[in-house]
Amino acid sequence: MHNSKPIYTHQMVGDFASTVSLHDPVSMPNAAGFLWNKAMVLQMNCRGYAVSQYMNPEPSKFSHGPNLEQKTFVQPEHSYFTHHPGRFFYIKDHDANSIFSVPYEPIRCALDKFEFRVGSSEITWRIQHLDLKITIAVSLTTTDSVERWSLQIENLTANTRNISVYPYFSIGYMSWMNQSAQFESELNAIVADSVTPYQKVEQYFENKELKDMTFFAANHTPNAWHANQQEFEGNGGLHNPDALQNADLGNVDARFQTPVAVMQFDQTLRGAQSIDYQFLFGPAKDHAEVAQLTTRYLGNNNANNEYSEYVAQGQGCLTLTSDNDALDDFVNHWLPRQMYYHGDVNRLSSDPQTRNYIQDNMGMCYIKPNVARDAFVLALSQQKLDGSMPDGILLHQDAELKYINQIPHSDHCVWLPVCLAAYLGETGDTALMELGIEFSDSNIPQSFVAHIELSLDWLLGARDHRGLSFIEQGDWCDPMNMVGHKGVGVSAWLTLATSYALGCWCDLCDEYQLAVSPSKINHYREMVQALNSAVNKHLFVGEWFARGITDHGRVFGTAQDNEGEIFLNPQSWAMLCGAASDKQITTLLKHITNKLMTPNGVMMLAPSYTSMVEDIGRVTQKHAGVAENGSVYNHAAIFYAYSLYQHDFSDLAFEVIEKMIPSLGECLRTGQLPVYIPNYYRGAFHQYPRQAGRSSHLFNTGTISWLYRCLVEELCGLKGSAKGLLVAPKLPTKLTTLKGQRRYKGALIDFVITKDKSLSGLKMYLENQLVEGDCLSDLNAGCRYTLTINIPEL
Ligand code: CEZ
Repeated sequence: MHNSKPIYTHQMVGDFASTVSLHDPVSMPNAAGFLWNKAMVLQMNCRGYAVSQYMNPEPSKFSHGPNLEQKTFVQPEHSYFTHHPGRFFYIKDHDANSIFSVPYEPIRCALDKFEFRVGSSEITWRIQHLDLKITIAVSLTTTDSVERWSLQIENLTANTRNISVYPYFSIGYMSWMNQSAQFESELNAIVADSVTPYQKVEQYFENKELKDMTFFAANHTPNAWHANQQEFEGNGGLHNPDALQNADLGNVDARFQTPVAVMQFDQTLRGAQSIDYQFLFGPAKDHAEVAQLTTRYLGNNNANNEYSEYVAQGQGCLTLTSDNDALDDFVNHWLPRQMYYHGDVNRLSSDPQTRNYIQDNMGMCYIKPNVARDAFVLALSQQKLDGSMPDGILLHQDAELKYINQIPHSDHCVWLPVCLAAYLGETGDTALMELGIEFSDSNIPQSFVAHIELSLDWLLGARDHRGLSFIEQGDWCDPMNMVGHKGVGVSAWLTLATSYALGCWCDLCDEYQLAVSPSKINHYREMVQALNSAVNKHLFVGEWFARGITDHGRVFGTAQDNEGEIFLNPQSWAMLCGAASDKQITTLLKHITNKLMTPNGVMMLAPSYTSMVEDIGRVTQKHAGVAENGSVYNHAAIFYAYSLYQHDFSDLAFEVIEKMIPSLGECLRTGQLPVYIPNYYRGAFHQYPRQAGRSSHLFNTGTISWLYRCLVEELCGLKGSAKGLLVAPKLPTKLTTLKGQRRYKGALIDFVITKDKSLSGLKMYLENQLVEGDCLSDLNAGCRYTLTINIPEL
């Protein structure tokens, strides 16, 4: 077996980075890390399988599976299989007459030592086998869609070793019209060429600029090469390819055959000698681009620093120093990294869903507020004059609304009023409110404020005779598509979210004295009451809030339902918008704890549906416990945590957050490393306990920005406001003290929060001076402060 070390460990790398290592490729086969830049995303699993997409200008692949693949958005629970695209190295030890492969696939032989190490800007493997020390590393560049690989092999013995090294990089099935590959000696690269298949004449011209080539270049000249996947494998299979049985690969091209990139490097290593290889792998439009990229990156030892500096830009505004290293490591390194990824590449989509785009950019308020500002303005510039917001935001002129963005959803106007507080709190940039912005259907600009009012008025207009919000073919829950597809069905969640959005906006207008008529604010405040009353009248059933009413008038998400009897979101948002009274909160918290809370976190509904419910829709067809059908859907869970903090249920909120953050102890259950928050963990805890808690391994999730907001503004209680930095920590009982640093408007605050039994209220000292009240209003950019916060022990 591989080794007796703990399954995984983590190491600090300087102040702002750490690495997490897995010491066994078998116990967590899907464990992976990801790297990105604005042009591409690479998810590498510990065994060498790769999921890689790049913008061409739409999301595309340059390394494919062995047959035609459906183009779709990035899916959760990605499954790997023998011929799944991968990045492998076969090593033939001629003296020992044996062949093995690293990092593990496809030969899967038990290696003497194995370490899969995920870092912020690099993923590496450190392997030992047959007294060879093998180090593999992959990283990206700051702008180009190309993978930079290095391989080092060191002879750990004093004897001379004769080995052959065969990098095997999957290219896969490229096109049903034309695909081929061969070695180009002037580029020292295997170049696979193809034609993106099409049938309409106009597509010929549209496709002319596409990168239809995939290349694999090296810094050493290979002794031989092989570009024909099937002939390389032959009868032996990937576990024991025919081509490796020969002295050399035979320089075999592919002619309308599935390509692969395999090179052969015969190497004699004297005792203790080592050899370094570098490889580039990626798409290209033509040979000139391949030459350009190989010149730019092969042998460029500065590329690593450039890329790590790029990723390091994603530092958040909070660092924690608690007695929980794993929590600190995640909050200080991996969480802001994942948040930066969302705001930097918008989930590698040219038409991100509007709700995702706005929430992901709420996260950028804590990293690069200007990016958030530009995103909010772009989103409003695609609003219609009637106030409606599109289902997706087009990020370039040729972009089109695709997949789910072609389905009308009713909630997109909610998110800016709800997320704006984070931006204004972090920047105080009220000038934005006066910025003139055009519309998608009018080039007469109106102010940011006016755009927000139009979106709120649109929400208020999209309600039925009971004052409840129409759900159309879905609200926050994308696949809840048949509740209101006849134009009658309503959503409890959206009605409550509309109420919360109105409340947030009114509070912002008051707090920042925005140029809004008092009568408008009064009207919105009245609508908040009206919406909350309407939900309580028609949708508080039994002891919790129902999920909605169908086109045929059936109230669902109640104790009358055998499946989907309680949904989490209506409860959370009823607490957020004030629709839930303290008495109601007591009962719904009881039911959430009893019916939805599990050791793996809080499920978004229960029991999961096990068959189609035609007046609810597609969500009920998803497998029980998967995604929206009753998983621990972290986006819904973080809404719950945030709502709990608004009512000072700090212990419950921290429990939800702790269960969300992947941890050391739970890795065998989740199957993932603590380097990102997945969009869900399997739910249906009482129906399918064996699979419960497994990670979806999908790192695209709206959870991140809300989790960060909870940690900064609630747990640490260091919230930006019009008056300055409001201080109101909400530590859970289990934390007696919490230290850290908070960056705020250019000031750096070293804070210590300590509980004090003798106190009945907050007491704080800035530079050892007692501060009256709970707000720090004279913090100067560029200055560093020491803040001592004493809070009552509740
Ligand atoms: O997409 C997410 C959306 O990106 O689903 C969330 C929604 O709030 C996010 O904006 C909840 O529905 O279409 C489907 O069935 C998919 O399940 C999508 O709904 C889902 C993708 O899996 C990404 O997670």
